[in-house]
Amino acid sequence: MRQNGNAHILVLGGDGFCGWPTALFLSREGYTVTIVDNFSRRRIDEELGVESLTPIESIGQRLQCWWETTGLNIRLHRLDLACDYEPLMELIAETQPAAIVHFAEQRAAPYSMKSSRHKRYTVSNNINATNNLLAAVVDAGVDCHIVHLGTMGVYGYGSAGMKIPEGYLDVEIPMADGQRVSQQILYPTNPGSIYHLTKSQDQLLFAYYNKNDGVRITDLHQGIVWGTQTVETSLDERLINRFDYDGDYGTVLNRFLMQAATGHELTVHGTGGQTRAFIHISDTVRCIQLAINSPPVAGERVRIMNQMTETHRVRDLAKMIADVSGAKVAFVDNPRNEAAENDLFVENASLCNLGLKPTFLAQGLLEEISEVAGKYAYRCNADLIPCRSYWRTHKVQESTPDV
Ligand code: NAD
Ligand code: USQ
Repeated sequence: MRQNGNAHILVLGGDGFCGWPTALFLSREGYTVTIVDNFSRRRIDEELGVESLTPIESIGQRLQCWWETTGLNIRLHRLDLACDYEPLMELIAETQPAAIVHFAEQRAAPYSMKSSRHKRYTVSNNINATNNLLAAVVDAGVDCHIVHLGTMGVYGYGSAGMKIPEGYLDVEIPMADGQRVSQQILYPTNPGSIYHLTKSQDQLLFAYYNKNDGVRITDLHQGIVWGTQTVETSLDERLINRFDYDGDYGTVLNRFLMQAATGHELTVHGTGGQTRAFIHISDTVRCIQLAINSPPVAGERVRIMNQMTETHRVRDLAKMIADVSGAKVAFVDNPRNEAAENDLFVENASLCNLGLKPTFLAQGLLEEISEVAGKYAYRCNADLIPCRSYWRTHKVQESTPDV
């Protein structure tokens, strides 16, 4: 064990794409780790009739393999954060964690827009999960640090060339006496889906519990995560991370990598003029550790850090991957209601100042195509590749102009 031997970390959503490699990384770094998950993500795979491109093991097999490979034990609690309040509160009181990493939300924008049922599920799951966690920390009387995975999407992807700050915006407010005062406010949210809307609401919950109860919180506004494996998930095939490629859960860069590996056209939505922020999965897990090791002090407001390392325009990504793989690019109708073209400039000094050494796209790109997407290309069901979740009905599209 390394230096973190006694610190207990709860990883909520620790069976998921970001949570699993984070749990392994923290375990190897010497923390005592408990995964909390209700396995809703695995049930959603069944609902959608899809499987991870990589063959992921059951959580029992994963944890057994981790023990056999490293001699390290990760504990597991099956619990629904949105419903099982008392068990959650008791778990926090019993384990007295130094930090709780909160990944446990429904995270796919297209899934959240599929139907009214999916909208309602996403709102009720995500907001209740976050509120229950905050209330339980207060109830349990434990002064722990909550590290939440938020999203760059709450900012609305930039405006007019300005650099998006880390959570707070400096404004000047006119007073009744004609003077002007400077103040920092939460950057106004502009969510682009019901999923992103829940992350905007999370921010208000954090601000309130921080103000009222002094809960110490770091909210990491993360960009789109790409890649699959980390050092730890590569130790044994039974530890492999999930790789979502379908039209609901697959994110753009991993989808393009998979499409290149399977001989599918790269599905660029609209003109591909959308610019987004990205981060590699290895940097995600490292950022979580950096955040855990640098907790806010008592009385500090919610700390917000932009967890991204680079920005790319979707059509440039497609061209880059087409150039190295020979794949064809297809410009398809955009199923989403989003700006066709946007610039994006993001401040990300906080995590870099804490020690993040970014993994840039060019470094890992070819290995990713050949080693992961290529190896498991035979598991891909091409029928599941198109995005079939539409943001607006035909009727609304006719009557509401784009803004
Ligand atoms: P994921 O769906 O793979 O993992 C989420 C995990 O949380 C799953 O294992 C799921 O079963 C669990 N979960 C969901 N609701 C729960 C509940 N009510 N109780 C207990 N467990 C529950 O998602 P991910 O890609 O690992 O994302 C993790 C977090 O990071 C999300 O909050 C997401 O918004 C954020 N994020 C992800 C990305 C990305 O590109 N994947 C980018 C930015 C932010
Ligand atoms: N896109 C394509 N082709 C595709 C898939 C997507 O052109 O085949 C486009 C989309 O229209 C969109 C962009 O690529 O303009 C990004 O889409 P995405 O599915 O990769 O990302 P998004 O829906 O924003 O959501 C993902 C994660 C979410 C996280 C978010 C970070 O699923 O959990 O919060 O990235 S961010 O985008 O920075 O808000």
